[in-house]
Amino acid sequence: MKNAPEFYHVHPEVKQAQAEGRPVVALESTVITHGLPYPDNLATARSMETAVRHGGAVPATIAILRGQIHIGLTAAQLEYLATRPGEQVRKCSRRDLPLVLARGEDGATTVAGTMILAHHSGIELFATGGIGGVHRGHPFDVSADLTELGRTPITVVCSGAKSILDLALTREVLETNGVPVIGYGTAELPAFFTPFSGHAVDLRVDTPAEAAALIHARRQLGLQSGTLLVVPVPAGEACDPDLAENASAQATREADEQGISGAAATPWLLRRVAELTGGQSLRANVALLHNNGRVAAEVAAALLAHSRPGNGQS
Ligand code: PSU
Ligand code: MN
Repeated sequence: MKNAPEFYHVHPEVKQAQAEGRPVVALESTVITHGLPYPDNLATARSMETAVRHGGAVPATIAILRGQIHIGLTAAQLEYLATRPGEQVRKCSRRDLPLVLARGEDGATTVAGTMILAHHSGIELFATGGIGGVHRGHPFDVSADLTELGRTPITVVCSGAKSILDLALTREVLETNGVPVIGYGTAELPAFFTPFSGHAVDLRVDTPAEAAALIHARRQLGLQSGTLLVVPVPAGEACDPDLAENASAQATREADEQGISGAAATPWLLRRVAELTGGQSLRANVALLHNNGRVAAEVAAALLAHSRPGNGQS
């Protein structure tokens, strides 16, 4: 642990894995509190941890409980978080972290928030479903996830972003921020529910070792920026592309009509898209979360073949 431990609680299993040099994968908590409906959120959070274990790593779900940062949750803590009404848990991006700590509140970490806390804890790999991006029709609503990817050396394994976002602009901002988009078994940026978006990745890799080599190269360069490893939803679990697109378009239109903006925009859109697509989207969402957990674990394991640079920074 590099930073002040005052607010930090590292789960004993995570601590032990780190002490023994075994791989650890970080998982976010906003997907639990604001991304999926109960009870699917709890079932998915649990089974994603299992998927990470099957991939050969220890899962560390990250959240803030009563102003304390938890790196790895107990079963009871996970259940507490999943059953709290979303309004009672602050969605924590970089901006929000000091607020919940100072007030002793509960906070669920977004991709940006999770990256920061994972980095403080010496965890390199982080698996989730989708990142935030540039909202459709709102080119100035740019998720802090994209900024964080440009400034924190964490590898985020995800399935791209939902088409509630403007994927072309999201791609541009990632480039500006110096974030390489690496396709895992694909040459195309996935669009979350579906494997294809029409946007190319910067490089395709096909094995955990190839992905680990990229992380190693970034460390060697001393770059303090992140990497996006994008993994398409497993074949057979994808959503119908028209269904996903129509739902995204309708949800975006409705959000505009109702004036939904700021941090509330993404959770609102996620819930509306889930309603409009029904069970199909939920099935795809759960399948890709599992798969990304497994891939992140395999990459974390492959990364052990590379030694860390002497400064202990990455
Ligand atoms: N996209 C999803 N599911 C999610 C999120 C995004 O498909 O749960 C969550 C993630 O935590 C992500 C956050 O970091 O939403 C982005 O919110 P914003 O656009 O307000 O930065
Ligand atoms: Mn936003």
